[in-house]
Formats: sequence, C-alpha cells, structure tokens
Amino acid sequence: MSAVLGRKEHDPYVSRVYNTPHIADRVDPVVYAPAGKKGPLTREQVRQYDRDGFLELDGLFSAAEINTLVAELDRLREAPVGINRDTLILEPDSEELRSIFAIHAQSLLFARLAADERLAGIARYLLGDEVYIHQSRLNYKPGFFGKEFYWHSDFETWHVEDGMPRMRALSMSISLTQNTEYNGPLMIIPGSHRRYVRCVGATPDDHYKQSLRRQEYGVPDPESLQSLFEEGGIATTKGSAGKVVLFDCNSMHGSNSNISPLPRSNVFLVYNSVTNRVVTPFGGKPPRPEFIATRKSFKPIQPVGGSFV
Ligand code: 6CS
Ligand code: FE
Repeated sequence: MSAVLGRKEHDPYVSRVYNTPHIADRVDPVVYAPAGKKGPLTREQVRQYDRDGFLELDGLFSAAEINTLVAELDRLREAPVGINRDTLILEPDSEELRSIFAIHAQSLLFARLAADERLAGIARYLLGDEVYIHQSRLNYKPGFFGKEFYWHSDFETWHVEDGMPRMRALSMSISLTQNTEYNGPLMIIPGSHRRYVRCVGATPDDHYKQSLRRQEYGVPDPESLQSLFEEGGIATTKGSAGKVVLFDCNSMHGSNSNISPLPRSNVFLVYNSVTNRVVTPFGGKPPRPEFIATRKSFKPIQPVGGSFV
C-alpha cells in the first residue's frame, strides 16, 4: 500500500488518503439484531438483507397513503414555500430541481413517514438500537433532465465528511413514481456492503456544494467497481410507487441519468443508530451543514403506528 498522507491509521475506514485505491473488508456487523430475535421481518428477509445488503418491500403503504405522499412531492416542487433555500439542490446541467434535503425536518407529512413504525420499526430491529434520522431527501430525477448518481458508498462519504464512526445505519428509499428500467432506477451491487473501497483523491473544500449535484470525489475507481461487480453483479430495483428499498449504508449503489419522459422520484430516509451518532469528520474537513447530516439533536424516533391518512 503506498504512502499514507499523514492521516489517522487506526481508522478501519480511512479513505481519500492513499494515492492508490484499495478494497478493505467490512469490520462491522450488517444485522445487529440478536440471532433469532423476532421482529418485523421474516428470517428469510433478514438472511437476504445480511447476504445482499438490501431488501425490496412491496405493499407497506395503502394507495391513499402513497397518493398523499405524491401530492406532497408535487406541492413541494411547485411551491417550496417555507423550505430552506440551502436544501434545494438543482441538477448539474440545468435549473431543474434535483433534491430537497432535510425533508423530514421541513414537511410534517415526511416527518410522520420517517417515524412510521413500518419503517422505523424495521430500522430499529436491523440496527439493534434506537434510531434517529441522519439525513433525508426527496430526489426528483425529472424526466429528460434527471442526471445520474454515480456509483458510491454512502458510508464512505458519511464517515469521511460527516464523521459517522461505524457501519450501523441504513437508507430507506420509498418510490413515489413508477421506477422502470428506463427512467434511472436505483442500482445496487449485491454483497458490496461487505467490502469497503478506499477512494483516492483528497476531498475539496465545501465539497457538498458540488457533490450533491454530481459526485466526483469519494467515488470508487473503475477497477474496484469491476471487482465488486464480478463478485455480485448489479441489481436494478424497479417497481411501482410505494415500493420500499432498504439498503445498508455501505452498499455500492448508483442510478443512471433519466432521458425518458417519466420522472423517477423517491424519498430517502437514512436511519442511524443513536450509538453511532456522528462525531468530528474522519476526513479532517469541517463538518457539513446540518441539512445534510444531523448533528444538533440525536433524539431517538418514537415509532408511530397506523395509517397517516
Ligand atoms: O453526500 C451525501 O450524503 C449524499 N450523496 C449521495 C449521492 N448519496 C448519499 C447522500 O444523499
Ligand atoms: Fe447515495
């Protein structure tokens, strides 16, 4: 391994410090629930999540609930009244709206969704702890102009740029439109959550101002991606509005540009264990803003049962 650029060597997930890429093994569990503990998932679902790093769930929400979420998605795009302008992220090559961050903190409906037992209950079970929302966002990926999200591990960014200590977080992507093979669905490399790609390239200052539009640092090199692909292939998560894809914080994922007329909109909710709250970023840069990574309050979510309509 080539020269370390003078960084902490005891960090098992050090990244963006070597000048050649390296694939390390994960040193954290995937499923923190004690073996055999009963929970909101079947044993087979837990086994599949542990093996692949993701799970696809259909039918969690009623049509009325999905319609309510879609109406809120449209309302926020048409008239983001009261939305913090810093959280409105535009596409890299147009003025089209790409994402709205911290949506759980700016929309009562998405706050309620984040606290829903059907989601938070699964997160608490798999993470074996109380949870809080580390990050949330609406991704609009509009038709014709929705650009790609290049391959990346969220955890690599959250560790280096936000100070997330260990792999004890997961994302839930709830589709709010049809996700087809042609409108840029989420793609995941099964099993990649067990490998940690140490990326090359030092993080630029204020990186988020660029990376949330098009990420170019903290992305794996082609050879490392080739290696993960040869091990696990690529799974494309298609489905109707309301489908939930939950994936481990370290799963290698991405999505293609959307040149179809159909938008591919999702809401992403990132659940982190309260034991794994972010600390000083491991990459040595100042912390990213609160709308990207929760730092002010790690108050555990109290799951709410029943329908939200
Ligand atoms: O930098 C981040 O935290 C965001 N970027 C991507 C592409 N996925 C994770 C997260 O939303
Ligand atoms: Fe991501």
